[in-house]
Amino acid sequence: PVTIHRGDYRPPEWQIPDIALDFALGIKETRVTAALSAVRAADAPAPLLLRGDGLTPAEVRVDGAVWNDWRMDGSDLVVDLGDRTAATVEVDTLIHPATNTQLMGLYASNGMLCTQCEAEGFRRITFHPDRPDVLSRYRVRLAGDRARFPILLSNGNCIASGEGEDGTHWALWEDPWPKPSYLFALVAGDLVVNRDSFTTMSGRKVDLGIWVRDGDLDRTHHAMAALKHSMKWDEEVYGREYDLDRFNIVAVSDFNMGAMENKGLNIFNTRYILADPDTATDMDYDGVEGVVAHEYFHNWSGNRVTCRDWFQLSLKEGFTVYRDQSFSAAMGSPAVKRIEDVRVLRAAQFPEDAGPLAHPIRPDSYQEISNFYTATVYNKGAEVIRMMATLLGPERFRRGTDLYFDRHDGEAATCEDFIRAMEEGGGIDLTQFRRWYEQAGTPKLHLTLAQEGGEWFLDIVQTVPPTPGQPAKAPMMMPLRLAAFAMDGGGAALPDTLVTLTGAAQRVPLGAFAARPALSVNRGFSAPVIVDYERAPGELAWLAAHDDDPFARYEALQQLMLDTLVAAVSGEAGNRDAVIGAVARTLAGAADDPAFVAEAVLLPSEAFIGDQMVTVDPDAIRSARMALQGAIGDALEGQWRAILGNPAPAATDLSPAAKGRRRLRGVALAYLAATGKEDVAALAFGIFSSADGMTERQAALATLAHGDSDERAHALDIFYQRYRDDPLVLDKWFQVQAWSLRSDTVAAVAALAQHPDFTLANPNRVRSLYGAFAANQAAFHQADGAGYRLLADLVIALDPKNPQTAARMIPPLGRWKRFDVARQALMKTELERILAQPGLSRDTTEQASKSLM
Ligand code: DPP
Ligand code: ZN
Repeated sequence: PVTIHRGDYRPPEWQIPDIALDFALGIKETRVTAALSAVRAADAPAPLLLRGDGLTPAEVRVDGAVWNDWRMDGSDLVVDLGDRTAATVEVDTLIHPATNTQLMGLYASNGMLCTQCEAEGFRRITFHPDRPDVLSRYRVRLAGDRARFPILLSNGNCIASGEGEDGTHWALWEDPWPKPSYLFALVAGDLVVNRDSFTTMSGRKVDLGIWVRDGDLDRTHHAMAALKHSMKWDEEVYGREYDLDRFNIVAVSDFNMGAMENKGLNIFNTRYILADPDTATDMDYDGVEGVVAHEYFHNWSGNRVTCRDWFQLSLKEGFTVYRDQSFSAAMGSPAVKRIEDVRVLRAAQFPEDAGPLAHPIRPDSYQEISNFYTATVYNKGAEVIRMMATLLGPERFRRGTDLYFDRHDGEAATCEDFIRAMEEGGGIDLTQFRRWYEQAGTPKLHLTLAQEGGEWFLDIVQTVPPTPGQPAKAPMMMPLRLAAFAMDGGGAALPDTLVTLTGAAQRVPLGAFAARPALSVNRGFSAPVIVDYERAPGELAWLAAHDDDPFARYEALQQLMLDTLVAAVSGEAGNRDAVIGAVARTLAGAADDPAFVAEAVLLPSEAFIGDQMVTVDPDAIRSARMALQGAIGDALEGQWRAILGNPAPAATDLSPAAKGRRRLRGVALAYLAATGKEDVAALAFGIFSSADGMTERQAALATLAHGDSDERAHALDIFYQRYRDDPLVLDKWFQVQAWSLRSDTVAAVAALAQHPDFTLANPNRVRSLYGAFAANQAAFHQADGAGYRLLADLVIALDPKNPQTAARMIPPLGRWKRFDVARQALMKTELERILAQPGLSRDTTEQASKSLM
C-alpha cells in the first residue's frame, strides 16, 4: 500500500466552483451524470485528475462534445484538457448500490438509498478530485420511482420537483454554500418525518425535519429537542447561527460511523436518533443528545470552515468533540460529564497512545485515512482544544474562536490556522504548545513533595514516552490545576491554582503547612496526562471526602481503589478497609447527587487496572476486582439494599436526578450480585420484570447475564422474544452476553455469531457482539487464545464486505506487548493469519501490519 505524507501536500491544480449531478436512481443500478465546471488554479497546463474507486466512465464530454483525451490511471480518470484554463467536464457512470456492502458511497439500506462520503466515498459515486480543499456549489437532480422513493433529499434547498414518466418523479436541490465532496449527501426512500422549526438569533425561521422509517416517528422527539437545544447553544456560546432554510436528519440502520454532518442533510446511525423509555437507556439518551449536537456543531466547525487535507482531521473533530462535550455538560451535570469523558479517554485513547498504532492528533502519514478516525484525533484532540480554552479563559477563547471562524469562513483550513487564531485572539504564545499536534504518547508527570523550613513545594518532572517513529520527545506546555489542603483542618490551604507547565522539571510553591498537605492535582483533568504521585490511603480517603473539586474527589476514590486492586493482583493485601470506608462516606451523599455518587463508587475497569501493570494478568485482575466488589457488596449490603428498596423513578422522568438515581440502582445491584447472596438473582429478575424502562431492564439483565441462575436464561429469553424485531434493542441482547463475566463467554460469543439474528451486514450488530467481547478483558484474553481466534475469524470474514469496520476490530490484537509471552505469541499468530489473507483491504493491511511492529 502507498503511504501518504502530510509534508507532500500540494494545492489543487484545478478548482471546481460548480457541480451539477444528475441521478437516475435505482437500488440495483443508479446512473450518475456529473458536470464539473473546472477552473485551472495552476499556472502551467495540467491534466485534470479525477479520483475514482470501482468506477468505469461510460462517456466523457468536454464543453458538451464527446472527448477522447482521457486515460485511466489505476482507478482514477485523467482528463487531458490541453492548455485550457476552464472547461465543463461531464462524465457518465453506472453504480450498483445494492451490492455496495462497504457502506461507502451510494448504498442501499432496508430498501432506501443513502450516501456516506467522508472521507473518500464520493469517488465511489462519480469521478472527482475528492479532496477537501476543492469546494463547490452543488446542484443535484434526483429522479426515481415514486412508489419506491417517495422522498428525495439532498443538501441545501429543494428548488423544484415534478413528475416524470412511468411512475417516476424528480426533485432538484441546490446548496448555496460551497462545500467539499465529503459533505455531499442524498437520500431516497419511503420515509416519514417529524417536523419542527427553529427561529435563529437574527429571526430567520428554519424548518427542521427528522426522517425515519414508518413506525419510528415516536422515537424521534428526544433527537429533535437536542437539535433545537444545540442550535440555541451554538448561538449563545459561540455566536454561530444556522445558515440554510432547512435542516434535515435521516436515520439509517446500516452505518459505519455514528453519524455524518453532510451540509443541511445529516445522516445518522439509527442508534443516535431513536429513543424512547421502553427501548433506550439513559446512556442511549445521552448518546443521542451528544451526537445530534456534535453533527450540528460541525455546520461551523467542519462545514463553513473545513479541513485543507485529511491530516487536519482533528481541526474539525477535536474542536467539535470539545464543543459537544461542553454542550452536554451544560445540559446536565458538568462534573459527571467530565468523569465520563475522562473515562472514555482512558479506556480508548490512552491504550492507543501507548501501543503500536500511536499517532499525533495531527498524523504525519497514513495509508488509509479511515483508520485515523481514532480516539486520538477525536478525544485527545478535544483535550488539546480544552487545554487552550483553559489557558486562555472563556473570554479570550471566545475571541480566538470568533477570529478563527471569521478569518477562515468558506475556506479549507489547517490546525496551524486554528492555533494562530488562538494566539492572536487570546494574546498568548503557543509555540511550545504546538508539540501537542506533533508528538504522540501520553505525557507522564512524576510528582514529589519537598519541604524547606515549613514551606512546601511540588516538584514536577515531565516525561513523554517514545512512540513509533518518535524515539525522543520534548516537554509539552500544559495547564495544571492544583490545590493543597491541610488535612487536620488547621493551617493554610492553597486554593485552586492554575500552573502552566513548560519545563521537563518544574517546582511549584505550595505555601506553609505544619504537616504534609493533601495535594489535589490535575483538578478537572486539566491536562490529558498520567500523574504518578504516591499518596497514602489516608490522604486519598481524605480527598475523596473533602476535596472541593468533584472531579478530584472522584479521582481520589478511584486511585484508592486502583492502589488496592493493583496490590491484590500481585498478592498483597492492599487497603480494603480504607476503600470500604471511603465508599461508605461517598454513598452518604447519594441523596444529594446520585449521578456523581454512582460514578464515584464504580470500581475501575479491568482494562484500566491492567494499564497500571507492567504485564497485564487478565485472570488475576478479574479475581481481584470481583473479590473487592464482593467485599464492598458485603460490607455495605444494607446501603445497597436500601438504594434498591426505594421505588425507581418513572422511566419517563429524564431529569438528571432521575437518571442519577437509576444509575446508582444499577451500581447497587451489581455490588449486591457480587456478594453471591442467594436472593440476588430473584431480586434482579424482579427488577427486570417490573421495570418500566430500558435503563433498569438492561441493568438487571446485564447483572443476571454474569451469573448462572435459572432467572438468567429466563430473562434472556423474555428479552429476546420481546425485542427480536427491534434491531437496536436486539443489539443489547448480544452485547450483555458478550460482556458477561462468566468463564464460558468465549464459547457463548462463538455460538452467538452463528445465531440467525447475527449478521455481518450491519455494523451495529457486529460491534454489539464483537466490540463488546473485545472489551471483555478476561474473556478476550482467555489463555488458550480462543478469543483471539474468534476476533481474527471475524476480521477475515468481514474484510471483503466492509473493510472499514473490519479494520476497527484489529487494535485489541495489537496490544500484545502488554501481555505475557504465551499470549503475545498467540496474538501475533492471529495478526499474521489476518495478513496472510489474499486480497486483504488497505484498511486492514495497514492496521494489522502496524500492529505487529
Ligand atoms: N461523521 C463523523 C463525525 O461527525 C465524521 N465526520 O465525527
Ligand atoms: Zn465529527
